[in-house]
Amino acid sequence: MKLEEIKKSYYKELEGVANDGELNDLRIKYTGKSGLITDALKLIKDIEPSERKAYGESVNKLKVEIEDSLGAKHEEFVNKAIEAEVAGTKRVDLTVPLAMRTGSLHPITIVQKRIIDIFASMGFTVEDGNEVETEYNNFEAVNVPKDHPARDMQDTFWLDNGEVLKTQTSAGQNRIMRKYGAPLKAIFPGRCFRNEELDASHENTFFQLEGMMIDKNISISNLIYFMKNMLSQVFGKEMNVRLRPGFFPFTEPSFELDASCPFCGGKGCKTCKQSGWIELCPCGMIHPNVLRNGGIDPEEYQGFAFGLGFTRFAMMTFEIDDIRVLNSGKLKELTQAEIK
Ligand code: FA5
Repeated sequence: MKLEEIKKSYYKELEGVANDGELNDLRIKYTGKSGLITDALKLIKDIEPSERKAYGESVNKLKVEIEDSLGAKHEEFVNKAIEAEVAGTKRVDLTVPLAMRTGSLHPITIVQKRIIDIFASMGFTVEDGNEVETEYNNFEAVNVPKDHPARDMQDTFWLDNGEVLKTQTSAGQNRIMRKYGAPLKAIFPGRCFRNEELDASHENTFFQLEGMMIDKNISISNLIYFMKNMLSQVFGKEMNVRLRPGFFPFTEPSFELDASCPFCGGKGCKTCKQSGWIELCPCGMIHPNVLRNGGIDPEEYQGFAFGLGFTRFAMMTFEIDDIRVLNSGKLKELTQAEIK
């Protein structure tokens, strides 16, 4: 085929090419190893020597022209593909507000912050307790010697060095007395650990909030006053409390303090199991031995102590009926922002 004919047929075929695949076929047909241009170059040996140079130049010129036009066509296809992709893509409106969920405080943290604020406003110092405690602070200092049967109720996790994961916030009592001496008013919330059979109301890891007030002429009426005040502020209404006898080696006398049910006002409901009262926290007058262990003279000072079961208190205020939810990842229950 003459060069002029090759050129003509190339441009005719190029017009009909619809995509990159077809363009590649055209490239192979004309400039490929056995393409028409390559064949035309091979013919050079049959050309008159005087015309060979001009012929060679013409074939190469046409080869470059074809290669350039193939490249231009390829670019055209690429641009068209990009335009089609952009046209088919949904526009992103960067000004639309995103419906992102923000984090929220854990129910225990919410209740803890609220109670801390209330006690702080009544002049109580707020302290942190250790999670790992000495056996002495957890037991002996609060009048629970090694062979005391009360230890059985608070089996815990022992470390190799003989220390324990604290079973009760009462483990902080000795440190607080040693730190501040008498008189003192302090609360110390903290995580406690016990080797428990788990059920809806027992966890191996839970929170308590301990409170102590030591001064001259302190009686159980002071305890009742502060607890009534705290509860009335938490629930935003006047709350009643009552005391039942209890036993703890570190308080004498010891009590269980109940609060009038904040949900039914004492009439009886599901939360208070129809009794009108909710068992809230063990408490009592600090045992003279405990004061003495803390370096305080029991002849001169008296005090009360209480140990609010904080996790159960949070369950009650948020109406969570299984304690295991609180250590779980159940966001529905854990992201409630308001106390009911
Ligand atoms: C004590 O731990 C005493 N230290 C409380 C105290 C302090 C008494 C100061 C007197 C003076 P008790 O073992 O009853 O007491 O626990 C107190 C509260 O912690 C319980 O009423 C309960 O609400 C909570 N509690 C105890 N064990 C668990 C548990 N396994 N899971 C969740 N809450 C628990």
